[in-house]
Amino acid sequence: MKVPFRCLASLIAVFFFGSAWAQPQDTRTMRLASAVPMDHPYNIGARKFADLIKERTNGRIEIKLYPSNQLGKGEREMTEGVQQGAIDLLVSSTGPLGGFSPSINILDFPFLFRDFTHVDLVLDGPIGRKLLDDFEKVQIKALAFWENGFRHLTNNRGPVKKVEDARGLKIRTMENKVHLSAWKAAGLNPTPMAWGEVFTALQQKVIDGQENPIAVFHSSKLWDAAQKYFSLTAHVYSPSPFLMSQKVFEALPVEDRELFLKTALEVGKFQRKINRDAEEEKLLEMVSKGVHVVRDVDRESFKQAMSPIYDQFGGQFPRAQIEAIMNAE
Ligand code: EAX
Repeated sequence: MKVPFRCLASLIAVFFFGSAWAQPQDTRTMRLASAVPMDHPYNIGARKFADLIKERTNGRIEIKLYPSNQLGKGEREMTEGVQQGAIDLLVSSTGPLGGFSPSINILDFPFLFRDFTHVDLVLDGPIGRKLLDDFEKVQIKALAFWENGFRHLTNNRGPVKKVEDARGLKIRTMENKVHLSAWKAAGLNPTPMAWGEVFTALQQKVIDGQENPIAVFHSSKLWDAAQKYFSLTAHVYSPSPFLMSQKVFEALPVEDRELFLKTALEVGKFQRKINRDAEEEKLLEMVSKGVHVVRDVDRESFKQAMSPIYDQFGGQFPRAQIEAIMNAE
């Protein structure tokens, strides 16, 4: 029986280059950055995303993780890296992002969200999608909302139950004009700072306190930076857009773009759940490290004290836009 030449050739090739041929044609490696340590829910989500993308591209796309500001001093610098295409992927709080896509700052208003269910309703709906799509105007592809969490006030001076107890505290805030204004209105002395500088500034008592979700406090071990008082103020919800370089995204074949979008949304739900489910356990561990957790905070006192900023920013964020989020059911 005469074997046609072409199949003979391919049989010989499989025999010689079997493994090579089975190799994915063009593997590529992408870098995924964040400002927080590996055990923070950002990176548990990032790990899951990387594994799913590798699996779903049969190993064609490898994603390496760069936690703890390895690729930049803070989220603002790393977002610039995404914009320039130097960093492929970044999980960032909204902290400095208003400087890139101003509309995202609407999510930084205090006491905007009732609870996590309300958060998901808005972020996974048309309002959330529009805020993500606005980033395309600045060469950033915002794939999905991952989560930082509700932010809480911490300090080294004493237990804070009501806003009066916090007056005069010198605290670090993110590089975010809405947050700065909210804390000024509440009578504190806020100063903007990149996350990478905060631990030392707390240790050296340059600042008395800061505000962040439980997972950031826990993963950064702020009890070692003299942060002995943790008040559950939940004064603002902190979403974390999962960002991608638009250049890198658009250079992908269409099916890979769809895969990145779909997987980012899927992992977003997973990441939010692991963040929320772990909070109570982390609080208990913080207590075991000597942190005084104030649970019965008079949140209304903070709400009243911060409310003037709604009018202050009324020009950029009209009441109607704010209420569309607040009243979402
Ligand atoms: O995104 O800067 C901050 O306080 C952020 O919460 C932190 O970098 C995690």
